Parts: sequence; C-alpha cells; structure tokens
Amino acid sequence: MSNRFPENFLFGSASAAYQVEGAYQEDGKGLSIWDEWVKLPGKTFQGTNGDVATDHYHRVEEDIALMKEMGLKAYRFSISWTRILPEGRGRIERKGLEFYHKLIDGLLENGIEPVVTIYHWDLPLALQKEYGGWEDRKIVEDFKAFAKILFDEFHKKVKYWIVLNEPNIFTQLGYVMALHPPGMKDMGMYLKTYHHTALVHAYVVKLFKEKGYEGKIGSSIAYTPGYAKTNDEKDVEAQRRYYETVNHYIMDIYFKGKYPSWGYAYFKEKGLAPEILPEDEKVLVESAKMTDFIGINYYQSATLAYNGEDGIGLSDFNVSGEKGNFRESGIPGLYRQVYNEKLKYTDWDWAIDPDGLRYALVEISERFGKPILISENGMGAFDEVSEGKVQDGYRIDYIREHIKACYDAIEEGVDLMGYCTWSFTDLLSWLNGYQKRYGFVFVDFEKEDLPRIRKDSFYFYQEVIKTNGENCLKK
Ligand code: BGP
Repeated sequence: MSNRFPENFLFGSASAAYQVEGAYQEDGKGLSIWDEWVKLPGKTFQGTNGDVATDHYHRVEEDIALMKEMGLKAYRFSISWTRILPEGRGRIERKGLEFYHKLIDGLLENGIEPVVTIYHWDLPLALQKEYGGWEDRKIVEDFKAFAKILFDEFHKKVKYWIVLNEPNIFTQLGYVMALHPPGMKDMGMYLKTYHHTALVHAYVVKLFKEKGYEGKIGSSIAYTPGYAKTNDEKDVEAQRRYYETVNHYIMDIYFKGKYPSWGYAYFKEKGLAPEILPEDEKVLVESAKMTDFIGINYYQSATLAYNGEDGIGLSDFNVSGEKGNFRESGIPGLYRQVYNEKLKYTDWDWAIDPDGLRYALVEISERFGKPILISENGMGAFDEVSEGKVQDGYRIDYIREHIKACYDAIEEGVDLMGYCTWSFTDLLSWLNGYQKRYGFVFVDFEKEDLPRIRKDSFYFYQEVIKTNGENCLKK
C-alpha cells in the first residue's frame, strides 16, 4: 500500500445531540431522561447541563461552514428522539425533522457525508416513566417505530446509520454504577438492559434490510482492549475472564448473535444472566449476519491483574481532571484494572495507548470478519486560549499516533472504513462538564455568544484530510 489511506477513507468527526444542540425545550421538543437527570442535585460535574450546550441547534450553518473549511469527509451526529417524537411515540413533531433535514442538506451541499446515530443516550422521559425504558422489552417496538420514521424520512440522503451508541456504557453507567440515568446499582438489571439493547439493534437492522433501504448499518461499541499485567498465570487468567465477561460478552451478542459460553455461564451461575427467548436467538443470529459494519469508540486500553473473591469492586471515575487519581477497579473473582507504568495518562487518568487501537482493530477484525468504522477517538484536555490561539499540540500528537495505528491495522488486513474523532467542536462532557474539551474548535462557554475559535489541531486535521493521512505517516 502507498503511504496514504484509501481514497474513499472517511476522515470525519463526531458529536451527539444532547452534547451540542441546546434548545432543549424549543420547537416542540419533549424531555429526555438527560434533561431530567442533569437537574437533580449532585449528578453532574458542578451541575452542568445541556440546556444550551454549544447552541448548535441555532448555529448549524456556522458549524457546517467550519467543517467545510476543514474539508471534513464525514460528520457523525445523533438525532434527538424527543425532537421527533416528544412523547417517545405517536405524535410526530415536523419541526424536529426539519432541523435534521437542514443539517443533512447542509452537510451534503458541502461534500460531507452524514453518519447518523439513531440513539446517543437521550431516551424519551415519557418511556422511562411509563415502563422503565430499557428495562422492558416494550422498548423494541417503540425504538423500531422511531427508527422507521428516520429511515423513511432520510434514507435518500443518509448512507451510514449507527443504531446505538455505546450500549455497553449507558447500561453500565445507568444500571451498575448509578452515574447515568436512571441511577441504579443492579448487575442483573444491567445485563437485562444490555440484552434489550442487542434486541433493539437486531430488530432495527432487520427492518432496515428487509425494507430494502440503501446504505450501511451498524452499532458503535466502546471497546477497551485488555492486556495481562504480567505473564503470571493468574494475571493471564484475569485477562481471559475480562474478555469473557466484558469484551466478548458485549461484542458477540451484537456481531455473532450469541454470548460467549464461559461469560454467560458465569453470570447464570450467579443468577444474573438475562433471559434469552427462542425468538431472540433467531433474530440475533440473523441480524448479526446482516449488520454491515462494527462501530468502535476507542479511547484507551485496560491492564488486568488477578482479583480474588475478596478483591476490589468497581470504583468511580476521575471527573475532576486532577491527574493522579487513577483508582483500581474490578469485579471480585474476575479481574481488576490496574495502572500501566508503560503508558502516559490524560488529566482524567485515561491511558493513552495508540498501539491499543491497532491491537483492538486486528482482534475485532479477526473475530467478526466485518468492516470497522472508528466512530470516536480523541483526547479530553483543559485547553486554553492565549492571544487568540489554542495550542493543543498534545491533541495533535494523540490523533497523529492513533491515525498511524489505523494505518498499521489496515496493513495488517483490517477493513477500516473511516476514522471519526471525538469531537468537532468542544461540547458537553456528560459527567465532566464543559472543562473537559475534545474539539478541533474551541467554544468559549464563558461568553454568552459562545464564540468558536479554531485550535491548532483544526489546521493539523485539515492537513490530514488534504494529504489523506500522509502527513501522519512521514517518518
Ligand atoms: C463516549 C461517548 C461520548 C463522549 C465521549 C467522551 O463514551 O460516546 O458521548 O462523551 O465518550 O467521554 P467523556 O466526555 O466522559 O470524556
């Protein structure tokens, strides 16, 4: 291969509705579980919320103009369910659909491929209140109806669909760690809701294929590859248990249609495994075959060590950005995640490991044999404006190294469709407020008119796109 990425490679960037749009009660929009959660005392960093966010809802033309200036090939964004269906089902709000037409048309007119995430965590509050949202199988019918509205409305314009964003994260944080709505700590409920997400993915993929819409469809999983801390057999066993109960568990049900046997048996023995109905098996296996691609959100790797039955449990995350607060976290009897001396860490103690991305891509490609889209990758940092500039060389280094890792993975035979950074503009971090920034475009949240300022990384990524990655691959 020449020292460039394939010509049709999608160098893009991503966002999610709640994190950028704002306008949370405008044009008939209904409330989501996040609109409620952020107002409960103590749930988010310093009580930050997405009521206004970057005001993307009103500044969509300006944001698209910046994307065009950069030369972005793809923009991944999500659709707010309650803009379209304020009560979660039934009455359709036309103004919501019009907003997304405006966004999609604007992207297409500027040569930017829209990549649509159907669900990025903002469940209609009405469905949570009525039947517990993801806790009930009723979610499948409501989700399918929502997805069908989107397919019918946008299928001529949108070629790439991501059904769910990080189902493993929103169920874990919502049902085990009580950090996301609805704030529960119940392992069995986590596994049950995760199973329901897999069913939603499966039925929506089936619907898409059976109705013959054109385009490609997948879902995006947050994937954290894991290494054993040492070659001691106990650490190696901890790594295996991590794969069986985390990585293979979350991936296989989506992309093979069944759970890994050791992992499922482990949860069953504990009385925690979800019920699998005979019809579930059928649709899960069928749709796994129909799924066109695997979306991967990659931020970091994990290093795993032995954790005895009386070992440590799950710990909260660093949400303050005070570096050096890495805390071991684990499941007693399975594994514990430890600090990796060989790696550098971000201010929020996330391991920086570009080679982990190559490793993850190769293992996923070998296990599932499907094309992969990196739907998120990026570095959260405290950026500062000085004399009108944001010098985020650390982010440039981070992205350059991860792009190199993508190239290496392609050379190792991975069918990689594209790479979307997280994120295009700065935006709301669910638990870390506005101080944890990821964008190429700085948003000054202190000022009422939310000015946008191009960071150094903006010009770097512009060059990445212009040279199709060549500027990262030079020795
Ligand atoms: C992913 C989510 C994104 C985004 C990102 C960064 O898990 O899909 O929505 O928030 O992580 O995470 P954070 O904002 O917690 O640093």
